[in-house]
Amino acid sequence: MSDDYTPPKVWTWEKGNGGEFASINRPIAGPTHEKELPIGKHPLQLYSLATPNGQKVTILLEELLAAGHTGAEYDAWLIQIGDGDQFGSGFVGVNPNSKIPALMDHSVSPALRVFESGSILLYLAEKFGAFLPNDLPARTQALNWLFWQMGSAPFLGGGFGHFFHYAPVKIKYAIDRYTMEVKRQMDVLDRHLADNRFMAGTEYSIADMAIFPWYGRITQGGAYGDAVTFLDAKTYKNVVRWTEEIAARPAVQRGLMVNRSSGELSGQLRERHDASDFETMTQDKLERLTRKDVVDMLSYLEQHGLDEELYAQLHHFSLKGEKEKFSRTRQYWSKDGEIGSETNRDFAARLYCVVAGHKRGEEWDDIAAAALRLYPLKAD
Ligand SMILES: N[C@@H](CCC(=O)N[C@@H](CS)C(=O)NCC(=O)O)C(=O)O
Repeated sequence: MSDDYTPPKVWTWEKGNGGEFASINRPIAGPTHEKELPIGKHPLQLYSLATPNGQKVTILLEELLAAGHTGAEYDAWLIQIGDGDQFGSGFVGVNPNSKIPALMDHSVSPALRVFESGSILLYLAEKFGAFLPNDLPARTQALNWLFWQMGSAPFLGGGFGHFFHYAPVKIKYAIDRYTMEVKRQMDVLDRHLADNRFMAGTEYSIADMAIFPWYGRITQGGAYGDAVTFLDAKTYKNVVRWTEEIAARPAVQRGLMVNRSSGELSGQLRERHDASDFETMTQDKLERLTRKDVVDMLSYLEQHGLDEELYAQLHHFSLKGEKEKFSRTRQYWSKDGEIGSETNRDFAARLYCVVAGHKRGEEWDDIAAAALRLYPLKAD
């Protein structure tokens, strides 16, 4: 890709420009495929992903629940924007703009669609009468900052983040332009927070929840590679102080985990349907084989050896458990989905050494030993 570009008279779409989001960006709206959205048991149905725009909403929902607003119980469904889920017909029906977050409120008739994260925050704050001050001057302060965030963040994400971190070429002009603007925005926040505990003054509000996942995350080093260093973000002391206070809130910590599909497995709650999911359904727990699973697999192996049926069974178990490890092992030892040159028995042995060996620690020693007795090959 060259820096010297003379725009043609009429632009045409060149698919696959090498950029990070080339596969999902397109110059036309509307659905690309038919796909209904799932609907869970709660009145509020959120379709989202844990990007900063998605996190704003899950933070507010968790804060509402923590404050005792039981009507804010929600189902959060994962929309994988990298896979194009936002272009499914059901999602486009909720948000014609094909971007997360999108919300359906089934507690009203007809059910109401709410899209644009700022609109969702305002809708929920008004619906529950929370996190938006009541008196007009303070409410206006909160809304000033909420709308500030909605207008400013595209410069941070789409401008700075894109050209500094994601773009396939580093263009000094673009990086300078957006770095300058983002540093100015950080300074705007820093000066305001020098005299105010929260964005709207003394009251924690939806303005804080909107700004925190974007600008707070920058000071924590959680965005765009080493942007924290490049922007010298720790020098915005008041933003750092405000970020730390908000980050310490348990509801915020929960909100950051919902619909998250990257990073630490224990920090990923890809779908949320109940408050107890934070304890039982995080990805580390879902991907962990239970002791019983392994014992079952071993006894099955002992009885049957490895055949097609067992292979399917293994696959089934692995989906419940060591999904990633299994598929890596499978890719390594199989060709075109078939078990390759290794005998079935060797394949099983190696798989089991990997699975059993992964579960180190006393609790698993006897199982690992049983696996090795049964299939005495050692994993690489
Ligand atoms: N102004 C929108 C922006 C939403 C947005 O940009 N969402 C991104 C993720 S942070 C998205 O869904 N991108 C998918 C796409 O562009 O196809 C809002 O605040 O809700």
